[in-house]
This record gives sequence, structure tokens and C-alpha cells, in this order.
Amino acid sequence: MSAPALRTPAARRLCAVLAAASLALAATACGGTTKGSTKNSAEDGGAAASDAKADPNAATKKDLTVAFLPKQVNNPYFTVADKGGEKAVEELGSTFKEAGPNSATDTSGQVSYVNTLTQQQVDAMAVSAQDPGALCTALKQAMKNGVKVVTYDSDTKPGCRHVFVSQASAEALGRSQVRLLGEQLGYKGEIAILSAAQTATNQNTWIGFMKDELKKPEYKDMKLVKTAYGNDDAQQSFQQTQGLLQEHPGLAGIISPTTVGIKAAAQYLSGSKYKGKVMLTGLGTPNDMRKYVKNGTVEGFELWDPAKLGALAAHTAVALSSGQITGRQGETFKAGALGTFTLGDHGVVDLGEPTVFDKKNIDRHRF
Ligand code: RAM
Repeated sequence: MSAPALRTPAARRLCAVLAAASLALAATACGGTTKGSTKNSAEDGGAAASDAKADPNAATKKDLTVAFLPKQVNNPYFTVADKGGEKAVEELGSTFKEAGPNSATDTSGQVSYVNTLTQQQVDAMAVSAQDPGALCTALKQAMKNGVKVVTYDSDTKPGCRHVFVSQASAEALGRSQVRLLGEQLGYKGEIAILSAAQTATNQNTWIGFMKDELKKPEYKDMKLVKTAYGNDDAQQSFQQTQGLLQEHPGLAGIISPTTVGIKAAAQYLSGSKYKGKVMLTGLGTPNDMRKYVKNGTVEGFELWDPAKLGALAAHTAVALSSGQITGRQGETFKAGALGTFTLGDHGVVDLGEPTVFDKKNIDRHRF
């Protein structure tokens, strides 16, 4: 027999507290009955979408509280992304807040922040997930309590959020980094990957496409010898780069699909005998990498504009809270100056194409 549903505001607050404490009672008494219940079209497949029908013409709600929860607060990439989010949230007449762990491997810290934001009854949260599965229970509880959940930059499982705001197609990002490195080293030699945290959904998805790209005949003389993890920590990434070169003295190139990793690897190479000999590409910010492009350590790398990613996450969160979208494929919404976006398969929306930076264009980009 099911327990009676709790509906009053006080009960809703109690539900949030119970949810934060992960009590089974919360799931029974509060399940599916609060502010906007949530349905998963498949446990881990389709995105979570509410029962309500989307109304693309619904008025944009104001005075909402939209929280950003990055993988890591002291990472300059997220500082830029979340500033973009803040600006957009404020322009839309709502309140922005940011909370998150200092380390990209503090997943239990991220779970606690989700629970705290749920207790605080924010209207929406934008989360860059450190781990695809670990946040699920907390995020589902947030959605049951009426919080709209957007992931940005790094996804959870589709059933654990309404929409994923992706920086670009994951496939294009993975394949293009291998192509860039192939061009730089003449499609020949041993290569390594220097990633972020071992659990990071975004990096692992890109690495999957990199491995697939490497199966193509044009890469038959390129061999991936190791994937190392610098945990988005400058010192660890620096040491991992050093370790890669000690272990594989014949290494021809490194791909680092993380802004912290590529910067640390460039710093190491730049001060070593490998400068200009071991190729380095991946995902970095122009501001971090300018010096290394100019001094000949790095030929080219790529990235999207993190501020635009944050802004799109903000618009998506407000569109969900306003009922303009619910998380279903095919729904469209307006994101201010960024334009109109349509939700794709599994509730994913892509920001657009990344930019490749090299010595010809790097001075035109300041972020
Ligand atoms: C780091 C983070 C982030 C990733 C960028 C490219 O800052 O790992 O998740 O998207 O690099």
C-alpha cells in the first residue's frame, strides 16, 4: 500500500530534507507528487521529462533562483562558463548562485551540493557532472521536488536530468582532436591522452570517439600507448606529462581534452627538450595557451566559448522552469542572442561548432 502523498509547502520542505538524508520514506511519501512530477521515458535512456506539455509561447518566468554547480569552482574554465550563466540569468530577471567542490574528484561533495540546493528549493540547477552515475539519486530527488535539472559541459545519465547542454557534438569533438594531432605529427608515432578525472563523463565520451577514430586506415601508423589522468589539477597533470615521457621516450604526441591538462602539459613541454618535438593538442582556452602557441610548443588546439555554454545552460534552465520546454526531443526554445535551439535525442542540445585556435587567429580570442 502506498503512503499518502505530502503536498503542502511545509511537507515539500520536509521531503527535501528527507531526500537529502536519502531516507527511503522520502521516496515513498514524496515520490511523484510534488511541484512537477518527473517521468523517465527509460531508466537510463530517454531524458527525464515532466508530465506537463511544453508551451513554447509561455511567458518567461522571472524571480527564479538558478544555481550553477560546476565540476570544480576554482577552475578558470568554469569561472568563465558560470560568469556567462550569471549574466544570462540576471538579464532574464532571475537570481544566480554558484556552489561546488574545489576538486574535480570530490564527487561526494557534488552530491552534497545537489542535496543542499534541493533543500534550499532553488527553481533550477545547472550541473557539470563529475561522474555519470554517482549524482543520479540526488538529481532524481531534486526533480521530484520540482527542481528543473540541466547538465552542462559534462552529463549524467539522461534519466537523471531534464536537458544536457552540450558544448558541441561529442563525436565531432573526439574525432577532430585525433585529426588535429594526426596532421601535426604526419599521421605517425606513439601517442598518449592526458585526461581529467577518470570518471568524467565528457572526457570519457570524447576518448571513446578518439579510439574509434584511430581505427580508421589513415591512423594505422599512430598508436595510443596510454591514457593518463591529471584530475584537472595543475600539478598532477604536469607530473603525469612528465611520467608519460619517461615511460614512453619515443612519444610523438599528446592529446589533452581538458583545459587544465593541456595547459600543464604545455608548461612541462615548453621547459623541456621535447618542446616543438612532441606535439600537443586538445581542448584549451586561448588565454591559457597563447604563450605556448607563440613560443612554438603548440601548433593548434580547440575549444568552444565557455561563456556561451554557461549562457545557454541558463536559458535552458529558465525555459524549463517557464514550461517552454520539458526535456523532450523536438521541443524548441529561444536563448536570447544565442538564437533558437531544438532539443535532440535524449534531451541534448548542442551549443554549436568548436573553434580551432592557432598562431593566425589566437589573438582575436580573449577568454
Ligand atoms: C576542463 C574540464 C571541463 C572540460 C574542459 C575542456 O576545464 O574538465 O569539464 O569541458 O576542461
